[in-house]
Amino acid sequence: KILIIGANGQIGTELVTALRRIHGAEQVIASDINNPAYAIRNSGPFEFANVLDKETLHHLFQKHQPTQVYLLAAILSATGEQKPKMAWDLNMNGLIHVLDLALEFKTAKVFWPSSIAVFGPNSPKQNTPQYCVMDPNTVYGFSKLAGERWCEYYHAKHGLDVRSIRYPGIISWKAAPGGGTTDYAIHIFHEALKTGTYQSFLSTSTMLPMMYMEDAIRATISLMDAPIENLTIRSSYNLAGMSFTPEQLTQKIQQHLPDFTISYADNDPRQAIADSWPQTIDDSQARQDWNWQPEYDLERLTADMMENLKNSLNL
Ligand code: VAH
Repeated sequence: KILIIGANGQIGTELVTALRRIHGAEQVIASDINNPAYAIRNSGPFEFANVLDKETLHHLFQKHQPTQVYLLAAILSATGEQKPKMAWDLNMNGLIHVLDLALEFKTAKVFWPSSIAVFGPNSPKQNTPQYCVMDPNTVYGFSKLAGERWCEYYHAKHGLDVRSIRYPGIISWKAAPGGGTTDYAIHIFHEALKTGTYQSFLSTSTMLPMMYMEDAIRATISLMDAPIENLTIRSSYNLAGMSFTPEQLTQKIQQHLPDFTISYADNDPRQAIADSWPQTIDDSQARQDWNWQPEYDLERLTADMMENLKNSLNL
């Protein structure tokens, strides 16, 4: 059985769908603190769980004896700056509960997402390497950095097979994103189709590492399926599909909607978060260890987003 904690999130809903397609719906238990998201409703077993309630989690591990656990519950960067203590508590203690329960119930593999948010203002901005100065200045960022240290520790001290990816911004259309800084690149598509214009909270030249959801899901499953002897990173693998700015994204959208216009808000708090992050990522270790290779560039991402959103918004 595979247990997915935080199944209702932007990544969770799509991981549930992908893993159910591979393993069969009954083998994949979705869990979250709220009712099942529309994208996974009635598509297989669901359990309520609050990642901070170790008792409930213990019961889920006892009942389902999962061989794999994916912990996707987290508070992201922008929301984390509004609720710093809650973000630290959920992101940190949620992970430690799951690492402990995975040991107790001998879970074969655990997946936990990190983020390029673990890098900070003094990290190299271009081609940011797997190892370098990391001084994240968001609670989300340093909770993910600390989480990476815990994952590496549980692997080294207890032999737990926990695997992790430093996701860049992830673009998708199925589930609404929640509280991220990179989410402008999702909102822009909705607004382009609904109103023909979008006010970006990031400035025109803000370049960020990004990835299409299809690539992110494929990378996650590819890492989890990789032979254990191939893995050289037990903190978290750098990963990225592409990098772009709001200006570059706008130009691609205008190839589909010539009349689309963008405007820019200034002094949004998310600008400082974006400015603290890398612009491009070196993910050569993932390419070397488990044959990572992106399949979506900005051209293909834009076409796929436009096509799918138009249908799902009935436009
Ligand atoms: C966020 N989407 O914006 C997340 C991600 C690298 C960005 O961690 O917080």
